Amino acid sequence: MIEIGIVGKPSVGKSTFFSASTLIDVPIDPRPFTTIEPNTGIGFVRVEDIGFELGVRSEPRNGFILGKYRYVSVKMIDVAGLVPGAHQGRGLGNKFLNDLNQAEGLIHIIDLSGSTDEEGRYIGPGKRDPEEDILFLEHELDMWYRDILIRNMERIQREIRSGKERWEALYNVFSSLRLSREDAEEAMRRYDLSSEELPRFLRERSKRIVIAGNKKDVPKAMENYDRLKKKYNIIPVSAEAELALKRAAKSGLIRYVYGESDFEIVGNPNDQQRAALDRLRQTMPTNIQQVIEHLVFNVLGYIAVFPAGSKLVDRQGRVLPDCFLMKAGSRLEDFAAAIHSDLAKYLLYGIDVRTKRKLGKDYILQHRDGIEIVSSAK
Ligand SMILES: Nc1nc2c(ncn2[C@@H]2O[C@H](COP(=O)(O)OP(=O)(O)O)[C@@H](O)[C@H]2O)c(=O)[nH]1
Ligand SMILES: [Mg+2]
Repeated sequence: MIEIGIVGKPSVGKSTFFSASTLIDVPIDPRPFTTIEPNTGIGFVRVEDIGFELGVRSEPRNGFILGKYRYVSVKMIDVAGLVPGAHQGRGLGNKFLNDLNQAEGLIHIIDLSGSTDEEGRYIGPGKRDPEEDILFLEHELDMWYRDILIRNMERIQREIRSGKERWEALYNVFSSLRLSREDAEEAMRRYDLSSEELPRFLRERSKRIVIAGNKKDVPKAMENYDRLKKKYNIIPVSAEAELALKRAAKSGLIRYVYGESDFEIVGNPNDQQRAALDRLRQTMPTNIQQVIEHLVFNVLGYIAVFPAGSKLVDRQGRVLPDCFLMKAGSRLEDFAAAIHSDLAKYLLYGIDVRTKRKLGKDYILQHRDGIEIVSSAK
């Protein structure tokens, strides 16, 4: 499963974002360092389900259907707040950074309202430039990579002396941080091992970042957004509003299709609840879904593909139970392998469930394909 790290300084709303995206309650507190052990949970990306157009009602094995969407699982990690000097161990920084090893992409939460200082202490809206949040965190991540490179330099040099390619020696150290072979090769084509620019390159390639400007419900936040959006790709979000909407939905007060711009009142809110719901509506869409989806689909380059057995059911009779996230550019063969290694081994061809067209092993998968795999495996 794709792993996504939620990072940022303390008190920007990481745990709120995590709860809102995973529906798990974790301690949310205005004090710094509320979170020490990383919380892990399942978040989701939306894909328009193909069951509707095929005239069937899908029965997801993982995730769920809401509105016209299938919500497909991704793993979310809520990492403790990072403070300046984290890479040197400040505020348990090293431990927290190591929690990110396996993350493929990061959602960097900043306090767009500028209400908190560098350590997460409340100072009031507009008192800090959120750009500083961005710069400091990226710097800490770069320094973390730099330290790992320096610590392993002897090992890398030794491997090169014993005949390994430079990229391979580098890859052996950074693959545990999810650096790909291709990126290790490119790094060594572009930089010397001693280059000051190498750590940043490695970090950018192995930890793609989307910036979520949280607390967009605070008036000052949108002012900051208008200024910063020219320079950074920021998505303004309100984690707190999303959490409130999901709780209202859970209690039966509203029907809310997660990620949409509106909800429907289905329960009997009292006057106070009604006023609160009206306020929430002003903050919609909360953009929590949008941030996760932007990272997974646009930045990390995944597409969603539905395996479909004959008559769209699996052996247990479940309708379209699965939806796989695959890297764009993957072929039918890769898809078969993602389902089961035997399927790839005995793969004959695929069938597009919409057109009934036969697809060869080299067929390049498209987003929202539904494909029946035909193999000679038993
Ligand atoms: N105004 C506003 N406050 C928020 C939002 N999200 C979180 N907060 C508040 O920010 C504070 C810190 O939240 P928390 O999730 O514990 O932050 P963390 O330290 O980054 O994990 C809490 O008081 C939250 O209620 C939001 O969208 N809007
Ligand atoms: Mg927290």
